[in-house]
Amino acid sequence: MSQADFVVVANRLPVDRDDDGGWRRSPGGLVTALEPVMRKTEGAWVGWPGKPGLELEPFDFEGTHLVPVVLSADEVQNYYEGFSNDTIWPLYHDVIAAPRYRRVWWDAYVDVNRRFAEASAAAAAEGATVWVQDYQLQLVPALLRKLRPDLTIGYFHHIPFPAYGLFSQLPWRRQVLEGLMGADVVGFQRVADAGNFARAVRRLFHYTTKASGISVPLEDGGNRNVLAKAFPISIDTESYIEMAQRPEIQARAKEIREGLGNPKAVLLGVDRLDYTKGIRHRLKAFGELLEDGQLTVEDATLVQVASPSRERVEAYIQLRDEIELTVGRINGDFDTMDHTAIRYLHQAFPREEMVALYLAADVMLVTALRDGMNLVAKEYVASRIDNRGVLLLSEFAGAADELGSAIRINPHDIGGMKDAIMRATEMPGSEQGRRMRALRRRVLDHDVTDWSRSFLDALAAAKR
Ligand code: GDG
Repeated sequence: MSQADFVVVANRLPVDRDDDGGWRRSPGGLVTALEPVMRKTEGAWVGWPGKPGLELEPFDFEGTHLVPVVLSADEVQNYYEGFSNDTIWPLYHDVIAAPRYRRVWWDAYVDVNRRFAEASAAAAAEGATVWVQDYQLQLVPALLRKLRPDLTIGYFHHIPFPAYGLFSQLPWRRQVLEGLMGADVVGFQRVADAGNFARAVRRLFHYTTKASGISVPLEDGGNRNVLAKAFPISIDTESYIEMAQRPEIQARAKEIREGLGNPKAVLLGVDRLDYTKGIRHRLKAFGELLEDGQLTVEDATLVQVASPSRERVEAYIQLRDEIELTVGRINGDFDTMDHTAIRYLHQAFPREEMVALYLAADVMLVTALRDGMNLVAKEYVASRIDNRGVLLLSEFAGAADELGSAIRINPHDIGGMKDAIMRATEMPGSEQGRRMRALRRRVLDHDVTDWSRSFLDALAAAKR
């Protein structure tokens, strides 16, 4: 079997299966992020093909060698829906929902991480660079280093890393840290995440940390240096600008506003239907503004895209019920024959339609209670080639560290959020332009290619 000098390891392969059994590149952010890197190297990608029990031989797709890792239906339930999405996800997002600590889930997580490490070890050439992605695979770096000490290993953590007071709940906290410290470079979204990680390492292992370096003792008495640092992820800015310039997408944006009855302001939320995104808080604030009479449905319509997510995990089933009950109540109370309060869409749309929505929206609401980065905020900014529109951005999203010219909100403060929405809907064009230009400068100067380049440069430096 051929071996590659550059290997990406992620929970999912970068492809989706067509109805006719062929493969199509998946639309996800990570795939777009790594596309330029994969194009330049003859790389391999290790991941799950997305269907339980699907056994496949490795195959080539658009110049990348794809190495499928088989997961049984039980493993999908225990490793993915269980430990990844019902233990780590809520714990790392500050226990917004209660994490469940189940030993059978942990056992499956260990088994599956070992299988990913073995597949990666087999796919990597002598001295290769391996880049492991995200919280489903936190044990892979150390497992892989044990199998292949010749490799240079990077890990990027897409979600927050919590404060020690919360992280310490995890019954397997030492094993998880040991897993991550197997990497040469551990990347985080925010400086605060890297700090939380280093603090957990100091508390549980008493290793010394200096600047961003962690000194990990080796069996032979020497030390290995692990770099733990922030590398804020971004988007493929160019492609959003290109879409926003297309006449048919601009026409579609107009059509969307007309379809809503041309309210004075269109407010927009775009999220996976997830309890971390603060959708309920947003609905509460908007509902109260209608109730108080500060807004009417002629003044403002909220478009909420809540794309289906993790539909078999109990917390998500409940959340969906709560949101849909709330939307139904608000619309029932305030809709007229010509206007709706909330246009709620539990659907996924093509990227072009998302850009049309961004162009149609006067106010973008990003109200996450905790979010690693939040790419929607950056996509909105990149799409506003007209330098108009207002971004309301939660301070609990990683994007808040970079996007200082947004209107910052604390989503737990409903009163404050209501004031911010009113301020945004009334903001003069001149102020919108000033803020949006500053936001766009930041996003245009730091796109996703910069992100992957800076991470891989740090990894190359670690190799030397
Ligand atoms: C994780 C971290 C971090 C959403 N609905 C549709 C659609 N989307 C796209 C958005 C955006 C992406 O999905 C969502 O990215 P986010 O960053 O907002 O959030 P997560 O999915 O939670 O991502 C997050 C990210 O990883 C990257 O590191 O920023 O903090 O939680 O691109 O546009 N896209 C389309 N149709 C939809 O209906 N086409």
